[in-house]
Amino acid sequence: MADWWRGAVVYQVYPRSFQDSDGDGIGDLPGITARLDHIAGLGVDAIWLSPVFTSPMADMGYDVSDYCDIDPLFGTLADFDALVARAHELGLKVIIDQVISHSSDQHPHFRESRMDRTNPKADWYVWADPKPDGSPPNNWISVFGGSAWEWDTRRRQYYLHNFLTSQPDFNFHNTDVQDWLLSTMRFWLERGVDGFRLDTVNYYFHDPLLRNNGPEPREDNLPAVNPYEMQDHEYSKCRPENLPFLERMRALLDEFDDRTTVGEVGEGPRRALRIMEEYTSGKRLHMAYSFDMLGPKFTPDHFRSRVEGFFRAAPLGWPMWAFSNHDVIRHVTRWQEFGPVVDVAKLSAALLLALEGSICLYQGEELGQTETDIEFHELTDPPGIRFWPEYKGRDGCRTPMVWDGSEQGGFTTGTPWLPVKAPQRQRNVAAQAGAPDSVLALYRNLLAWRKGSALRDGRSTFFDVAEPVLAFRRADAEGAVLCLFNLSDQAQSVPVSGAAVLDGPSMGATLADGQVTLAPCGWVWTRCDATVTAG
Ligand code: TEU
Repeated sequence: MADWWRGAVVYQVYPRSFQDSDGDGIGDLPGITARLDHIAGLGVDAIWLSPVFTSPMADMGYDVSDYCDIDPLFGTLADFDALVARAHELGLKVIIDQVISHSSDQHPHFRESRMDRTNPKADWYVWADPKPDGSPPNNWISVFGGSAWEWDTRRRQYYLHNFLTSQPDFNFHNTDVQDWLLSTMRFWLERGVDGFRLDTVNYYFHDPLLRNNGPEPREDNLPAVNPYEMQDHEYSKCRPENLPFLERMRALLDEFDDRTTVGEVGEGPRRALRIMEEYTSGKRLHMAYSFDMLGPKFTPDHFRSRVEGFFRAAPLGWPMWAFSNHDVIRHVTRWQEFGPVVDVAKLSAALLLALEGSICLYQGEELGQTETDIEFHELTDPPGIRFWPEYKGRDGCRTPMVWDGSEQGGFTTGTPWLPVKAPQRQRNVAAQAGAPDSVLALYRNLLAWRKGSALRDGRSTFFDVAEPVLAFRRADAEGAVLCLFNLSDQAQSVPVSGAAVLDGPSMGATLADGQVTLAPCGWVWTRCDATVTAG
């Protein structure tokens, strides 16, 4: 199947929180396998599994201590094989998370590397001498706070960690490291996975001269930000040396049929388009996962500028768009000022699934799930614990999937690792499955409708309409779909020419006298050649 990933919809499973099968309060692989019918029933193309590898779980699995085995919390390699086999039976591709920018400090290679300066793995991580006054080699800072350098008392050197101190960065300048990491990816390709989500793909390389990062150029009137955002990370990430490595990785993928990669490009607007273009335009990555729509902005201009901007900058590249994931506040909560939760959930479903590119949904999004309110004593996420209350961490979007209205939502028979609370319990799969006007029913409808339409492959043309309406058309050889969205809590009307009827899914949209009227949060997809006429 050529390029199945282009225009595909991927469903992100956060394994700790999807389904527990053994009562320990933590989700696992047999649990996911048992629930694959739910995912297949939505009509998505693939799942992305957040990490399930052996890990001390300091960053919930994004700290790997064995790249070729499954953590016992989640199951075994046999459980993994069973999951992949069942997914394939159901027509779902399986994408796994590769966290190769850094390992856990418990990985045998790091334990060896830190022993002394001459061992065989001495140069596998990024080690540097202190400055004469004993301070770190440069000003680089960690995403999770403080210096990106940690002093190691045995080697009497600093090592680099872009995230937690227990997540030391690999030294990608060493080709032995590259070879070995690629061999771990080959292990999974041979096991039958369909692709990789590449964690922090823009952090793989660092400047070998260890030059200081400069200040982030900022617009004058922006409020004070945290130290990480005040620095431009020109020397600690997004290095040009990454491009030849990504070509090596692509060559590996191309040895197998129909495999894909999606690189997590954690960049702000200033650099994101350039990096996404570089990573996806040649024989490098297949897709770049964008951070553009994971923030507070919910304006027509924002969505238009991201999509148009991407295809202008990267006519040969390919983006993946998402509104929610396991690192950010769930979008219906983030955008709650724009309307009632259910309306915002439905509007954003229709908007996301109409965008040109591939799409990533995060578990629970199909229920219109909201962010869980987490109290300090319930926190597990290290940056949340460190920065509370200014930053409350990522536990609120990681609470268990809610399958039914029972106390633990059908997630576990034990005590869940993060709480299942009343507002989330109310948005459960069982309740929505039988309700024709539920958010879940809408996702199923939209995903089915999208498949047979130009929304999967069609190119976009945006119309110049006044905010707060977003209007565009997607067209391919088979036909065209007009998409209109009212991103506000006030009714709007849009002059449309050439539309006789509205013949697709919609909410609060009516056509009369050449005008489409959209209720607050209203939207419509309609298969026709109509165009929006007003400027
Ligand atoms: O995230 C990378 C990343 O940039 C995020 O850390 C983000 O900036 C942060 O979560 C604030 O929202 C990836 C994973 O998705 C994340 O879960 C891991 O903690 C991180 O890498 C380190 O592996």
